[in-house]
Amino acid sequence: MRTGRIIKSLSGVYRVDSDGEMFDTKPRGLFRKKKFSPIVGDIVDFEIENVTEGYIQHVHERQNELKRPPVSNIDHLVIVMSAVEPDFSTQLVDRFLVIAHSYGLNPRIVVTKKDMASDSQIERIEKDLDVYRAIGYPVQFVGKNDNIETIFDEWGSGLAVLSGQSGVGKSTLLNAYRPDLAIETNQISKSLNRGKHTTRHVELFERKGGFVADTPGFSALDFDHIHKDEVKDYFLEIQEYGQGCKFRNCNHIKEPQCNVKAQVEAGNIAQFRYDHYVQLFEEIANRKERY
Ligand SMILES: Nc1nc2c(ncn2[C@@H]2O[C@H](COP(=O)(O)OP(=O)(O)OP(=O)(O)O)[C@@H](O)[C@H]2O)c(=O)[nH]1
Ligand SMILES: [Zn+2]
Repeated sequence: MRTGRIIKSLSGVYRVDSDGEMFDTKPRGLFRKKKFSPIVGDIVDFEIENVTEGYIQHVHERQNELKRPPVSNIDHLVIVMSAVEPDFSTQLVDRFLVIAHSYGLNPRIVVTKKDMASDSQIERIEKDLDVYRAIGYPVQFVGKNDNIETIFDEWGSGLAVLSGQSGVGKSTLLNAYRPDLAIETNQISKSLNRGKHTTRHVELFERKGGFVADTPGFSALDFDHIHKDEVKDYFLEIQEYGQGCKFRNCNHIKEPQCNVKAQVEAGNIAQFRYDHYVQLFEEIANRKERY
């Protein structure tokens, strides 16, 4: 029996990387009976059938898991945002952070296209990024001419998954790091070729110390699995200052003696972070439950 990691899945065949050796594996029949499917990212034990094929016997327990697209055991969720085209948005960063924390993922922020931004745009973005640095998120701000190797190496070992809107430069980052992959970038021809609803599959690529993957489709931010009372826990500094509120279940909206509101006043919590929290809280509180 060998152990490896599923790096790709295509029509019921799972490619497993086991110490750099590749095997095309199929799950044993017992998985089908249990309605359980292995997904990309899974660590599996498999029986070798011949030099390149095998049968999956066991899937190790997942540390975490994204449903759309399905990928498991993510060590770093890399939130990719561009400085311009599309414009940097703290609102979007905050929404990605909430999603990351709701799945128990460890997020970091990479801002691209620094070379395309003006000095005043860079200055404004840096000011916002300082807010995230102060909360404790690792932040990188990069452009076309920066050394991509070092950007990837700073992420540490394990599986790093790229997420972010279309056009922010995820494929460009991957290509700069692994030119051999030649992943299509977001040129006009690509949007013509690829319908909006075409599904792309996640694939793990080797990088120094681990793997990296793009997440097609993850740009659609879905909060359905989050209850309104959880939202405050996913804004880390709000969660922390919330310990000082008079009411233990304070949602920091209209409650009296709220330490979070006091800290916003005092400038210890960024106004935009609080505003985004309230916005998301109300959005989720007002959504119509579908079940
Ligand atoms: N000047 C400059 N252009 C960049 C940079 N990063 C990406 N681009 C350009 O921005 C466009 C979009 O980049 P992609 O890498 O395709 O973006 P993506 O995030 O992979 O987009 P999707 O595949 O649609 O999710 C391409 O034309 C890139 O050449 C950068 O740092 N500097
Ligand atoms: Zn409060």
